Amino acid sequence: MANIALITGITGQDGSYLAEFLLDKGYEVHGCYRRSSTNSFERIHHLVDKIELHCTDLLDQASMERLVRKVMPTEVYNLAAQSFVGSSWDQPILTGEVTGLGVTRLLEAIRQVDTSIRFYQASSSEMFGKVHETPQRETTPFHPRSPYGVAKAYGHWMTVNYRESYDMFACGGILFNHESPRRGLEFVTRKISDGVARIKLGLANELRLGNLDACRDWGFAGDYVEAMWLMLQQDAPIDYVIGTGETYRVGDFVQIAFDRVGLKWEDHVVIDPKFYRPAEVELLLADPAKAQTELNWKPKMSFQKLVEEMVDHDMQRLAGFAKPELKVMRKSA
Ligand code: NDP
Ligand code: GDR
Repeated sequence: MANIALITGITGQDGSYLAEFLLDKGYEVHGCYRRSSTNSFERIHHLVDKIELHCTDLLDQASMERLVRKVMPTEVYNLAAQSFVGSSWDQPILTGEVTGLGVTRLLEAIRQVDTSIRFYQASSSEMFGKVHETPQRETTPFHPRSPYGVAKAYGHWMTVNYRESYDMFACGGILFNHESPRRGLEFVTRKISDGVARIKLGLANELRLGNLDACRDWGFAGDYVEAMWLMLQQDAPIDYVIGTGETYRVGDFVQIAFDRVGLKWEDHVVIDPKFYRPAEVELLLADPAKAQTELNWKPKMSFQKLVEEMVDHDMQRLAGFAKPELKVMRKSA
């Protein structure tokens, strides 16, 4: 039987890497995008003639069910979400509707159509929030600290509930932060790599950030989509923690990024209280032992390389906009 994947959130960072990964595995790939007045295909423009795109929204139950019935996928990956933690305080209800209830809409659509469809839910380390155990593993209790984290916890438990209620193959991948040159510009890693490149190229003088002491377990998104797929290839549906097992401060990311272009971060970073959060997640550190043993999954890219690749990418992307005198300097350098 042909493998047919349906990916919600295909226009996002992970959606684009997952689509590439599944196409390489010979899957027929379908993706959902939501209607907007400008197109959001920047991350998948190189794939559009290899995949099939469908216009639906996680807010619209009937369209989700119609889509599942039309595509009849063997696997569904639910990556769509209002995924920016910062915005979830400004839009808590929308975040609940999309990131939380959206999961139930999709699970319900699958249940109506065919309960043998395998389902992956993009759960998050944000569910651990105010952590009660370090490192965090599958059994660590949740204590989410943002409307986003609360919505993800709801979506995660609905996934578990549909598995237990209807015997569906439904898994929650509890993924720690993963980044790439395709990361949205509002997330701190990409904000830093973009900001560093702008300063180096003479397009900006400063980079305004919030809490430099928050610690995250950061990996490369391209490595993490393999773990999503592996979860759906197992004999039984099980939830896994996916991360590197290393944690770094936001300040460490800043330091490596500025070092990469030969600048001192202290000369350019301004701490702006505007970027502090009403409730912070101070420390995330994964214990990925279960995924390593049972899925045989390991991250490949180191933290240092990840930071450097993101900075190099933004330097290249923005080089054409550099101030003329800096362009000359770069050519002769
Ligand atoms: P992105 O923000 O890059 O992508 C989110 C996707 O969801 C986009 O395609 C977006 O569409 C889509 N979307 C948003 N709202 C709706 C809606 N109402 N209906 C349909 N689609 C919608 O996130 P990532 O790729 O980084 O993350 C993928 C998933 O994994 C998310 O659920 C995220 O919460 C979760 N996650 C991410 C982690 C990370 O570190 N990256 C860690 C743990 C979990 P559009 O392009 O139109 O905005
Ligand atoms: P996070 O990612 O909230 O962990 O959620 P983000 O990159 O937004 O923040 C990480 C940490 O950096 C601190 N920080 C700043 N953050 C942003 N965005 N902008 C700043 O200027 C800034 N200064 C400091 C934050 O306070 C925070 O501690 C990501 C998302 O991908 C979620 O969808 C996903 O579920 C989790 O990772 C795991």
